Amino acid sequence: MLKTSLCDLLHIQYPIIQGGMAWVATPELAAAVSNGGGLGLLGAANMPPDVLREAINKTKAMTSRPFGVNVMLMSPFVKEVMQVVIDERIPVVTTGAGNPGEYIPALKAIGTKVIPVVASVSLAVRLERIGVDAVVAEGLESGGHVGEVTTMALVPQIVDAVKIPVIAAGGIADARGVVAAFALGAKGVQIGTRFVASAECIAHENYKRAILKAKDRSTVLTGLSTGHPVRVIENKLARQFLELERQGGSVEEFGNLGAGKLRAATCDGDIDHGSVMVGQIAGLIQDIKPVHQIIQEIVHGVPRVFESVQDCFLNNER
Ligand code: TUI
Repeated sequence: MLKTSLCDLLHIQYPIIQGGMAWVATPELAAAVSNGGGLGLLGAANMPPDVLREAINKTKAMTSRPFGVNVMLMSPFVKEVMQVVIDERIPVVTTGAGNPGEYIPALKAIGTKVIPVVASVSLAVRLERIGVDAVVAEGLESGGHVGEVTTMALVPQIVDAVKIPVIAAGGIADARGVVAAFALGAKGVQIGTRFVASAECIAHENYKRAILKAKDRSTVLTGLSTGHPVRVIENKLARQFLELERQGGSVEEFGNLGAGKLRAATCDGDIDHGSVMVGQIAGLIQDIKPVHQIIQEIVHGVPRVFESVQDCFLNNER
């Protein structure tokens, strides 16, 4: 049985959390992950508050299990979105792309579990001090907006620096990744790209196919020079972005180039000119399958992977 302290904290069966991906983490995906025994998340991204409220109601109709909301702190609607989360009594909130400090007291006051996504030890330590319940340690293998440290290096350093549970993210798509995360001291995993390549995810078929087609070196990091690193599949848009960086483009030029491009990829299937945010583990993903199957393969795979790890020691003794 795959169970850790995180399961009791979040009232879930398995310590598997879905990434709160913009345009992709919709009611269909969140409900499927929660129904499968993990924690589904709605990605609030840049949603206006009324759109999020509607998505929450839709999700409530599709699952009776707990689900959460990921709040993207760079959203122009962040304050209103936090209010919706509070009004709707969402039990778990993850945050990304910033420091959620100012929102923590209000969320804690209603008993919502607050789990920021962090990319550094220093932010994890600061947030533990102000009372967050757990952190997601997200390595640069992840898709989308990322930090600068790999999952392998980040997770054990955060585990050593805090007492709250650490959830590993970035580069995890199967039971091997989950066992590796546990070996580093994590009490759970956050999985993004693998869940995009699922039957329930409503992302455009082209976007899903791009994941199946991807190899280990298919993604690039754009925005390193502007301080907003974003991992995407290398395509025409990514190359234009990197060229603009070489030329030292203005904030306005980057804004114009990026506007609406994630939606173009995820909803319209524009794989050449859209922003195709996927993690480096995309190269491992070969098929689209139901969320339930993805979760069960991990759950049943973990003991087998543990056995194969133990075999290394047994063989040495012989
Ligand atoms: O948030 C994410 N991933 C995202 S958000 C997103 S929407 C977007 N679209 C276009 C451009 C930019 C964003 C797409 N993918 N992951 C969680 C995450 N948070 N990763 C890294 C961080 C992070 C980084 C720096 C969290 C805090 C931080 O510093 C805050 C501080 O004050 O130290």
